[in-house]
Amino acid sequence: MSFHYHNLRSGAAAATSDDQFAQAVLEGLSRKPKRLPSWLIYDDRGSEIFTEITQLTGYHPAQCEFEIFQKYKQAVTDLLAKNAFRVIELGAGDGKKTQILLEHFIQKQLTFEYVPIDISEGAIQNLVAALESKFSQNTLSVTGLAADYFDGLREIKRHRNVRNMVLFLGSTIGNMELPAAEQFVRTLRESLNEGDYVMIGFDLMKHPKTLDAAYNDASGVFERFNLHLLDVLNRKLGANFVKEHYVQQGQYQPRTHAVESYIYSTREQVVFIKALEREFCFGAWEAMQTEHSYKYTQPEIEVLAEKSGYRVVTHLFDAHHYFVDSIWEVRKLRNK
Ligand code: AVI
Repeated sequence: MSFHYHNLRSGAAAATSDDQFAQAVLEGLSRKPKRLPSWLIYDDRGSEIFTEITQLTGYHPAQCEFEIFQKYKQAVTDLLAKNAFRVIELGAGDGKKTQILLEHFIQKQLTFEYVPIDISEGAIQNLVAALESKFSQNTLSVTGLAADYFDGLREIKRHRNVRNMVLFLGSTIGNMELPAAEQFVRTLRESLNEGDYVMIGFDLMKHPKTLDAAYNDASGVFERFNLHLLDVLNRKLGANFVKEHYVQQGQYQPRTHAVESYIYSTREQVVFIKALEREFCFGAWEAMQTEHSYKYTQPEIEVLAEKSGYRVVTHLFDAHHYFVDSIWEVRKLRNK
């Protein structure tokens, strides 16, 4: 039993990620129409607000995934139990869903390692501390990494002795455009060994009214989450956004097969961003896109797996077929 935590985002890595952040903001605010990528929202506070979202009863992606984990924890155990294994989670957040699996593995007296990776240092620190207080008497080792996903995976690749199962849950893959999602699963494949597994959570296409309701909660948490982006820009780049002068709305967009979230400027205004030494003008009711949440069909998921070097092992659905956790096995590369 051991519980460790490492920060791979300090020093030069932190400087590079600050540069990437500033560059992404400059590009996004210079586009017409303006559009910022959603990963900018996830500082420690952004991750906390997202955790609140996952607790909303109307946000089906999180609720469905809890249901799936409860229903299929034995099936996942059967898949892994034969050999020593390691569970790596990309974007672990508060790790609540995964704990359903971890507890079950422990109950079955399996010995394994859990490696949660998250970009938010606060989230990883809290998670490792929570796991230590809950499971310190058990057969579990935890190595938390505050890192970008692929930096974390590079670190892990050095230890090749066990079968890996990589979890990429919560439909985070839906926040990537399709070509980026394809690139992501290919790069992930290169970080793994033949026979390793990945489990990816996909939110499935469904009635657009269900989607619009899921992304526009009455309590305003989604709005708070999206507008938090402006706080992040003020803090990290010395911008002077006045949050009260913006509102947010999410809606399903049939052209892109995604729920898109927009921040609207309620008036004409100019924002100065010190770190970029630039002013940016917003017209009255100008919309800036802040999120893209692609909704998959099952055939699209299967094509994505097959063309990226995986074999689909199984699809785990919730009762409504709103969501799927799809388990894939890394295939041998043909030219090896
Ligand atoms: C993190 N990601 C999968 C969420 C989603 O559903 O696209 C982010 C989110 N934004 C608003 N609600 C949830």
